[in-house]
Amino acid sequence: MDLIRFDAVSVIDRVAHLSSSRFQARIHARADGIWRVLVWHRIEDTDKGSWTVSADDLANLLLKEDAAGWRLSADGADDLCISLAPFTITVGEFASTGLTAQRWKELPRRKDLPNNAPSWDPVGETNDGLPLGCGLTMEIAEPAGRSYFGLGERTGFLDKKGKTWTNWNTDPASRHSENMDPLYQSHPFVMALDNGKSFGLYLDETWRTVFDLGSTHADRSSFHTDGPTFDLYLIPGPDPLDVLRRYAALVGRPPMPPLWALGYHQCRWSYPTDTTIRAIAREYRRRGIPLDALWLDIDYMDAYKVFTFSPTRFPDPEKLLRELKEDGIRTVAIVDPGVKKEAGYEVYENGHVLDMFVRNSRDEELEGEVWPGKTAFPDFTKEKVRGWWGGLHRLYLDVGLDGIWNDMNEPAVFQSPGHTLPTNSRHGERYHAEVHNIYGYLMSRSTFEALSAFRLERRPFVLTRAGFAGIQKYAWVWTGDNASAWEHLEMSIPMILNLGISAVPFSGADVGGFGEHCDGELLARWTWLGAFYPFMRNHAGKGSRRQEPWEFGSRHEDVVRDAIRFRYRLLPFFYTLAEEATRTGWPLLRPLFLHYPDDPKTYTMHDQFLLGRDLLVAPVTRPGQVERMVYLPLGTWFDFWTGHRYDGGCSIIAAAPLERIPLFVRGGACIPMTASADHTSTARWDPLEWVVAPQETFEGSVFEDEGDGNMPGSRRTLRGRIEDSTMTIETTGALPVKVILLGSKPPEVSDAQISERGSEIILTKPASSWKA
Ligand code: MIG
Repeated sequence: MDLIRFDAVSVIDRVAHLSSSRFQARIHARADGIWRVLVWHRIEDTDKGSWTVSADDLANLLLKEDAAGWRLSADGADDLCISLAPFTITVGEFASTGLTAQRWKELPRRKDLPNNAPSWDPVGETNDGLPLGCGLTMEIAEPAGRSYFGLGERTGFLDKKGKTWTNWNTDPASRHSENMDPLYQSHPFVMALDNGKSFGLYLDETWRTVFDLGSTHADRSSFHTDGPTFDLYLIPGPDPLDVLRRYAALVGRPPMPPLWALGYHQCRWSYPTDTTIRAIAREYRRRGIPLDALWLDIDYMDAYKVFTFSPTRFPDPEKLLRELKEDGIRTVAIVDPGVKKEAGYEVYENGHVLDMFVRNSRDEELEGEVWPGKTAFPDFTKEKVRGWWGGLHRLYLDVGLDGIWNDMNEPAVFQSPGHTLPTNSRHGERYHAEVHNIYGYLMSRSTFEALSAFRLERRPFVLTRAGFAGIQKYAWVWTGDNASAWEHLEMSIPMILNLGISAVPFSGADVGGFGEHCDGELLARWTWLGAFYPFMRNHAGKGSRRQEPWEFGSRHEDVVRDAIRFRYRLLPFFYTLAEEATRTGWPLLRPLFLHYPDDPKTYTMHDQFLLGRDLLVAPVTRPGQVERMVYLPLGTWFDFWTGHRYDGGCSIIAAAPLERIPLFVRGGACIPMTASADHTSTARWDPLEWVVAPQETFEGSVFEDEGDGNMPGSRRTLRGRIEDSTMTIETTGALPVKVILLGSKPPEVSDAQISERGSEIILTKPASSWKA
């Protein structure tokens, strides 16, 4: 154990250089106000690089020495204070108390190594070769009131303080339970929040990293990497929305998804034949349940060989997909990374000859075992491999597939220690230990880039299980193998919320649960909750009972149909939020604290959430409940269903019959909605209907375009005010539009329809005023 000390600091060319005989550090401020602190063992080799971060201009630095030590100032950033020995840094609320190097030893430089030798020699290995107890650890002081959010996809509730979290992509091999850590994704990012003030911290290391958040010691936290460098970004707030916007700009924002991806999806492991797929499609249309996509799980393939279709079970995929499309149903197929090692199988033979696969510690092609039996694993760290793999997707596009589902890309490997590749397997000159966490990310990158290149006129759609910080640039995320249990319904909420806080706006959990057996009540409640997931897909695993909407009798079928139809009615609002996410990185589903950071009561609230800023959703998470407590933050709120108006800042008891989910609209909001349909078409909303929560002023907007492709979109707005008992409403864009004024006294207008919720008026002019 070595507490790192530096002898000297100087600024050269907008970068502070710190040095000692064994360690180096570089510190700079980006134009966006983010500080980067990079520390490493070696004397040379400063080009650590990054798999995730996008470049920004560097700010001018000013270095001063005062009584407290050294101080770096940069335009647009908080000052960063440094003490050299021991090395500590302080920025705003962030105060490190030391950085230690464990079992540090002098390492050969990469360029001096023989071909294929690893750049980092793990000292001390576990059975499977995982470096043990090496690396660098930074400790920080931990004030009692601070909460932590983020870390991507995690079990447990909302606030991540008080536990130790590991970043090491893991397929738990059976369904995950409430205390399982880590899971499929690694997001070495946290957002700290204390009394309304927030900052973010991103450790840009793909090695195994461990975040101890006030767990071992209540008054300090630590951030550890197994690797030889420590690459930290400090992201200023103070508003949580600012932290998130800056972090998303750092690791990347999502592209605009195709509209159909926001529709409802049905999947099962597996629909074994094209006949089953056709039957499911028919059933959806016959019963009037909206559906945008059917999914093909691993059994569509011939002997689990990727880029093939079973000649007996899916003899004519092109015809099948064409027929589905005529019914407005898209198709997504699963692609696992493992390539069956089989003579005569072209994908394997080409990959083998072209040296596309991961190698073992003896520098031979690595052999693992997954669904197809003996498999080789593409080495996605290489550009030529990403290009080759991407190219293989032409086949799928040619038969008419609409999206790709990447699974098992942690990667998961059967009968192997740690259920993955040995950490001393080789990716060129790197150990698997260094790139394990980025494997799924790079696989999805390869897929995304292929879909973008081959189908210029369409937006790519990729769903992935494994991922790393920044995965949102390439793929949507689902939370893997949950179970048909109320606990899993409940846990999906903080999971998706923390993914959102980690700049992954598009995610969802398997609606109805993957493992075990669903029942009608659970499916009904889960479909209503799923109607608010950014990604809404019913999926169930092998051996579990069927869980399509009609499996549990007509009462539950009706509730499920209503929930899915409600989702379709809300698509204008979802789509508008999706477009916002491409510019801000803000998630669709938001924890309350994101908009109410000054209200500490919201910091642990995981069983109710916001959709955007304007809708508050309070799902039922237990069987038999027909009412529940709902916390309404400060402000005015309207019950979406009854129009009842509430003053917030308190909890209420809301009615929660099985037929609908408790839902509230923020005073001042205008929610764009449309009619339900069997499937999506364009995002030119016709009919358009505004649900308005009136107060002195109210305003909303809706984003419109073709729903796919690259043509620029446009925006319609609705704006209104109430002054001296006169209500004025103005709108842009096509007329007429319908406006539903929740809970308000009806304006004196002849065609106003009065219902229990409020009054409905049809706007036929761009601006109208009435006596309210
Ligand atoms: O070993 O493809 O999480 O959604 O249905 C199981 C079969 C592999 C795991 C995924 C699940 C999928 C299943 N897969």
